[in-house]
Parts: sequence; structure tokens; C-alpha cells
Amino acid sequence: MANIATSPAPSYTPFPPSGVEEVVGRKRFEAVYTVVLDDLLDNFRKHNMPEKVIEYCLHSMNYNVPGGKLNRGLSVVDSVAILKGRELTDEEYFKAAVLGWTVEWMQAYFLVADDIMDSSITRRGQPCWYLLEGIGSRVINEVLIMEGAIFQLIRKHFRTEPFYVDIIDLLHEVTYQTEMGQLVDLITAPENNVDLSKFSLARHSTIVVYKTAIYSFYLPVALALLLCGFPVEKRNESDPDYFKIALDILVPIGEYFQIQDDYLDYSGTPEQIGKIGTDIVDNKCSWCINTALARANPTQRAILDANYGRKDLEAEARVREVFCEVGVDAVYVEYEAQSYARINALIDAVPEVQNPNGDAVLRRTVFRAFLDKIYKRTK
Ligand code: GPP
Ligand code: MG
Ligand code: MG
Ligand code: MG
Repeated sequence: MANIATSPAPSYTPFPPSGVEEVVGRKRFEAVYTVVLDDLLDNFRKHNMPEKVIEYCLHSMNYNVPGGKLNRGLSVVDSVAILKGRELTDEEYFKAAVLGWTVEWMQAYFLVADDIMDSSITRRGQPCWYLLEGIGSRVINEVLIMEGAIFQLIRKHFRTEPFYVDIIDLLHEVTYQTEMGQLVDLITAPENNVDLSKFSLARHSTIVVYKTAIYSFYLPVALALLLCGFPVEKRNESDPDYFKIALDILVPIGEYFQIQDDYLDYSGTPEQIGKIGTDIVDNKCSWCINTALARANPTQRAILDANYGRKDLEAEARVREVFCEVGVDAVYVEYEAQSYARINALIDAVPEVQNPNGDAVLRRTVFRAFLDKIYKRTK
């Protein structure tokens, strides 16, 4: 097939794009999806896998990988362009986009697995993959294949790079941390043992930092840093710790993002958010229940104790009523405004540091781009 990486492409403008530029940026990124998907299918062919299996694999990947907002993947490309401070060559763009797609692959298999664990019904406006006829427990292997695909892509495109092992190490580390976060999320929300006294904002913070912030916000920037030659190990004691600088600001941004996710789970319509919220019936330690617990009077608290985490639509409606009465919506509006101001101030304080080669700078715009992308999001 045509090599999309080297064929003429529209010029690329780093974030913040708007209107036409945003559509063009997305289309160019999506074009790289077809290349990497082909890489994966070719690998199946190399191993003489049956054509039917290859077709199935294609269907499974197409159903689960490319249909989201693509924010995580596009952030890798945006970050590389901002770090370099210039338009990317076709080759640089392609490499950044391949790394971007590895984050989208990770997101895809996390979501397929998460939807089973959360008993979700829809995702990205379509039925969850595990619910489709004939899938059954085969979904376990599909999640593993999607994870394996990430390392196949990295191997194919980065094997000879000096930072190859750093990319693999980063992906393994971030995956493990996300799995820890998912474990805390699940253990804090047992199905048949609702105990709201176990919830707290501190527990919520541990959950959201680990299950969301690290892979969704730190990972895209850390990959961009590696691609731009920022070293993981300090060469001199006085060198900046580039990755820690990024982590320290991206974690609060990611925390804010997951609080938005928790709020939208309660307040968003399925048409708007592409999924049906399950946090109340799933007994999740979400921002909404923690906010309601802090404001409920004894009567409201008794309603929450009796109805939260019950697989029953009327019980869910009673919880929603209490959320409404205690003013969760107003608290959220205030939280959002305060978070925006607080994170902007944190970004202002981030030091801007150059890589040792002097050809890229860890600029504050990298972080500002993330914040502006998610501020007041409604889906
Ligand atoms: C999102 O939480 C968290 C993940 C997708 C991480 C999953 C990690 C695994 C190791 C499987 P969520 O359940 O609030 O997301 P959503 O609301 O989109 O279902
Ligand atoms: Mg979920
Ligand atoms: Mg979940
Ligand atoms: Mg959620």
C-alpha cells in the first residue's frame, strides 16, 4: 500500500488547532492508523495465520481502537511539535504518530477490560465489545493481543533507536501503575458490600492518579520527551529531572480530568458521553459520592447508605435525587473554575528546560495544551 508516512501531507500546526486545522490534524493522525494496522496484520501473515483470523483481528481492532476522541494519541504528536518548537518533518511526524497510536492501543484494551469489570453497556456510542454475540471469554485473549500489538509496533519502528529500551520500560511501568489504580478502584467498590464509610477524597485521589492520570497524561508527554532525546538518567547531579517535571504537573491535570469523568458519569446523557454511566450502581468511590457524603444531612445520608451501589434503577434515582439536593452540580462548577485557576498557576511555575542536545525545550505550552483541551469538556 502507499506509504502514507512519506507521501505529501498537509502542514502540521501544533496545538491549539481549531476548526479546519483540528480536522486536518486528526485526519493526518488517522492515516497513520492504517499503516500501523497493516504492520500488525502483516505480522500475522508472516506467521501464516489463517486469513479468517486476520479478518477477525482487523474487525476487532477497528471496533475498539480508532473510534475515540484520540486526545491521548494526538497529544504525543502535539507535544513533540511543541518540544521541538517547529513543524515536524514527515518522518518525525510519522514516528510521533506511531507512539501516539500505541497510547490509543493501550487505551483501547484498558477500556475493553474496564467495561467488563464495570458491567458497562455502551462505549463510544456502540455496544461494549464483550457484549457482542460470540465474543464470550475470548475477549481475554483479545485484550492480551491488543497489549502485545503495542510492543510489536514499538519493535518494528524503534528497535534500532538508542531509547528503544526506555520506551519499553516506560510502557511497562505505566501499564503496571494503571493496573494498580484499577485494583484500588475495584477493591474499594465491592459488589455486595456497600460501606460508604470506606470512601474518602484521599482514597479517590489514589484511584484516579493511578488508574487514569499516569497513562492518559504523563505517558504521552514522556513518550514525546524520549523521542526528542530527553534522557531518563541524569548525566550530572545538576541536570534537571525532565520526566519528574512533567509528571508533577500532569498528575494534577489528570486528576482534574478523571473528576470530570466521574461528574459526567452522573450528569451526562449517553448521547453526549457515548456511554451509560454505571458509577452509582457499581458502588464506585467517585468524586460525586464523596462530594455528596461531605454535604448530606442525616436523612440524606441514610438514603445514600440504603441506595448507593444497588443494582436497581429506583435506588439509583434516589441517589441522583440526593446528589441534586446537596448541590453536586454547583460544587462541580466551582471545582472546575478553581481547578483551572490552580493548574494554570502550577503551569506558570514549571521550569522550562532544554534537552542536552539543545534542539528541544520542555515548554509550558505542552501542559497548557492539555489543560485547554479538557477545560469545561462535556464528553
Ligand atoms: C477509567 O475508569 C480507567 C481505566 C480505563 C483504566 C482501566 C485499567 C485497566 C488496567 C483495565 P472508568 O471506569 O471511570 O472509565 P469509564 O467511565 O470510561 O468507564
Ligand atoms: Mg468504566
Ligand atoms: Mg472502571
Ligand atoms: Mg468513569
